[in-house]
Amino acid sequence: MNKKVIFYLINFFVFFKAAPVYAEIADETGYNLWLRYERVADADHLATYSRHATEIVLLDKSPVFTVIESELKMGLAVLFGKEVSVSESVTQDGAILVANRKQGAMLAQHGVSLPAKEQGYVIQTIEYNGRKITVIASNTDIGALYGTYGFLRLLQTQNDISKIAITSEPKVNLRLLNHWDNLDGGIERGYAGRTLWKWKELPGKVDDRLIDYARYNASVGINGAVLNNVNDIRNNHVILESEYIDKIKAIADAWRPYGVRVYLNAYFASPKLVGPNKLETADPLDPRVQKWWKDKTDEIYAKIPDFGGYLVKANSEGQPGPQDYGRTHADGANMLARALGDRGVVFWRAFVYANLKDPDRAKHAYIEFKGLDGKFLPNVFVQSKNGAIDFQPREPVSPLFGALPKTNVAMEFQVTQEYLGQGKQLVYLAPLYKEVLDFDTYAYGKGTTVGKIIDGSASDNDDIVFERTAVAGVANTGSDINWCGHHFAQSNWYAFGRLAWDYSLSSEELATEWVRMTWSNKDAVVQTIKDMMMGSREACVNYQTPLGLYHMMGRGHYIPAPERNIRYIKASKDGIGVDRTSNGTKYVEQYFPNNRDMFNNIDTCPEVYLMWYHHVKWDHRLKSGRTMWEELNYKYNDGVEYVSRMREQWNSLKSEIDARRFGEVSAKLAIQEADAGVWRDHCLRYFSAWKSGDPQSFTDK
Ligand code: BDP
Repeated sequence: MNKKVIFYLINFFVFFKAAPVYAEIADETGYNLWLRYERVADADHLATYSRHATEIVLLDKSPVFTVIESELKMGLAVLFGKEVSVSESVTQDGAILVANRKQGAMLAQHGVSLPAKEQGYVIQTIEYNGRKITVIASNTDIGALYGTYGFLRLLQTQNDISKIAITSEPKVNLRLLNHWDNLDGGIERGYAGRTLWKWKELPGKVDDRLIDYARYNASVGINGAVLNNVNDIRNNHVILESEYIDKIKAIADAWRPYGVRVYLNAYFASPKLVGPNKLETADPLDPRVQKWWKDKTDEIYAKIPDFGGYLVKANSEGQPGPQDYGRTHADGANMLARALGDRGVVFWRAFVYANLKDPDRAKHAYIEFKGLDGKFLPNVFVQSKNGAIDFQPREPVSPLFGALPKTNVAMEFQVTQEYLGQGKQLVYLAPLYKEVLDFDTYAYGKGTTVGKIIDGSASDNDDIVFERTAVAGVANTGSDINWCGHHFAQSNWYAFGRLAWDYSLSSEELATEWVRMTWSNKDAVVQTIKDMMMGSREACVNYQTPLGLYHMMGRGHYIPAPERNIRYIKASKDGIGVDRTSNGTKYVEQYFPNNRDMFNNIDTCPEVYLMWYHHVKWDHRLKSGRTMWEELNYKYNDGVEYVSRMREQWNSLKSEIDARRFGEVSAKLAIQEADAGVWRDHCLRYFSAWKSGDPQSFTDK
């Protein structure tokens, strides 16, 4: 955010908002996301906060410290309704002192120990030259910035700040957004407008929103972004043209003070398409190709010294890749990894499901990658989607997690709601992320959760270290004024970032934080909104694809079309679901024995995955006592009723929320309720036709 904007905001909030508000709540666009810094309404809180945040003292200078200063100044001014001054040194109780490792010795004397990880931070109340102050400190400047946001979050969520002792460290080192932004400005699976990268204006002008984007990411700990869509096959190579590298440099320069590094999708056939030294091949074992990538990569680093590296989608959905030349994924990834050297990393996507004889698509990634374990260079990640098929409302965790002990495995989540209601529906995704991260793979015995695979802590391989850990989320941002299309989609960006930092946080804690910062600090409002959010993902599963169903969406992945996806459903007169047991496709055998056996047996298979693993008879009895058919009806109805309830809950908040955002959410909830009903009716009619033995009788009306 530039100085002018900060000045304006401070004035706006201090002088305008400080006036007593008798009239309606002022409208908001949602632009400020969770950094609204709303004035503390409770008088007691305000008094205590003001006493414990009296002045700002920064013990170093750098571009990052400049951001820290402006964030603290703005945040405190707006929260308190008055400016807090910046001092050279501590002059009073209540000072906020920000420091990095240069002050390590001084901090140690005052009982502050810096966390081991570079980006970690401490926030601590200490006695300092006879004053009681709060220290925000880290080894690095970026860590101090993360600590600053952590401190401001305490105020925003009305925590006690009179005696703080917090140490926070990231569990995962690389926390990235993957943008599916096309060079023509469109966003694949984007539901919030067009791309934020204004290629035509760059490098001459860097849009303010680009800087705000980095600021919001930093506030939740996201430290990298892949700029371009893995699927922009028409234009992906163009981004490697020298002209674009200058534009990307401008972005990287703007993001550096926020600790957000730039990464690019590397289109595998680029050497054949990008001048001036085009080749007739992209064979990774051809020395000319290797040199091409090395030269290109050097060109990038000459301009962007902290360039993060490449994300690659190769030999996937028709895209070129090393297999076109009879080479393996490892050959392709390692060629790029060598070009990067120790400067950057390769994220090689595991989203492959072609060229195999096995008809079960869910098995393909494992089959292709399992045999390559140990063949990837240390700066390569295999990046797997959380599930084996695609980003479904619910699907079992991909068996690749835990199956590649000698490989760095990165998690790829979707933040954008491709299959979960897109820009129209309120679906809070933290419970989905948590379900995946908490899943026990049994890879190294009981307790080997996906989280521990991703953060490297479960591994007995010394090469898998914190520096080589990563989580990616396919972004949901765009040019809409509220960034995410749906106001509640903001919570998914927020929760993704916070969980990438520390997946032990609970969905509920994160919802509480987000609601307090985004909507209101009134307990009753917080409770109501949190209630709406917490069950929203389960509701979406229920009204779309309950009990292990998946991929029943039509083109565009929003409307129901089970009739076009019968291969994923396998409905018949006797039952419904795919037999992936050891008598069926044998997909279960890709899991470690405990999970294999659990999924393989219809009595122990969790019912939420039932039809994923089993062809279930219509009259099969479930734990509820209902038959399969009855349970399906029950779940579909339950899902729709949840949405009706959310509408009522939201309506009850009318007087508590600004009219603009209230109305925008209301309108979307109405769509969600109607569309959930469409899903229920369509799917139940379709299944009923199968059950009656006459699928032809189904009509799409
Ligand atoms: C599919 C999406 C498609 C992506 C693809 C991928 O529908 O838009 O390009 O995944 O992840 O789910 O590459």
